[in-house]
Amino acid sequence: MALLDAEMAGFWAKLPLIRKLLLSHPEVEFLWWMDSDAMFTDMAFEIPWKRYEDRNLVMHGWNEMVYDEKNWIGLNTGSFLLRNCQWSLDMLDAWAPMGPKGKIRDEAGKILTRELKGRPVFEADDQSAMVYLLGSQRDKWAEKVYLENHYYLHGYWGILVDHYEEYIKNYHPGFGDHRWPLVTHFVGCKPCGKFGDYPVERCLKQMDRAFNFGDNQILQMYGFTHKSLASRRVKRTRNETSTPLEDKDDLGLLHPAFKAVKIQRVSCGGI
Ligand SMILES: [Mn+2]
Repeated sequence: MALLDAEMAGFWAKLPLIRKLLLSHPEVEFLWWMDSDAMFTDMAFEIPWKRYEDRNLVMHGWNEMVYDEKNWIGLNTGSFLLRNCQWSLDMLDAWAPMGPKGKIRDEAGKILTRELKGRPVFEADDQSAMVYLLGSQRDKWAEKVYLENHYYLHGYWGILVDHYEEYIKNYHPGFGDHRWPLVTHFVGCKPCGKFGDYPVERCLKQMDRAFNFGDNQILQMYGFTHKSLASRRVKRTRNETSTPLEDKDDLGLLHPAFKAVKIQRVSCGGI
């Protein structure tokens, strides 16, 4: 079971935490998990909730890569939506058994490396376990899972961060996709540890740029912008006003209309 325990440390800690959050907040219909190494970089994008009205779990990914190839990067578990219902609690329990640190996690890692495409040798991780769960029990889970790739619910930082200036030049927030990513996720960056997959300097520099890229969309409401994506310093883009409540910002974030789609509350379906 996905229970809070020292054994469920590291990348597995999210499972018991999410279980606890779902049970503690029955008033919440959907929970959005975001890793601590992921940032929102499009403040104007709106999640297409209607698309998910009969789904319980939404992750960034591709059906063929997960169900046909069983590729360990066929989906990403760093940013996902989970409906607060019994199906999800059951799914967490089916997801958790490879998690306990030590022999179980080590042995499970060997199974995952053997069964999944492209997976390096290392202990069991939550993402591989999810690919394995969907690949091996497709009939049980797939109907309620949506693998999204029309926008970056998770966006791999390596292919995004060097293009922020191009996005600013050519596009505007609201697309959420390759023109303006909703989420920039610093997969493989471990600035606190010795064993990251990328140089710490590049990670930290690009995290600053991602933050400022997102922050500019907030600052524009108040008439400021960062001097550059590399700078924490800001400059004015508008003159001060004596009527701030009448100001309208370019993105409509200052006085947003309530745009969330009112969807009839649906249960898990099936179970
Ligand atoms: Mn992550």
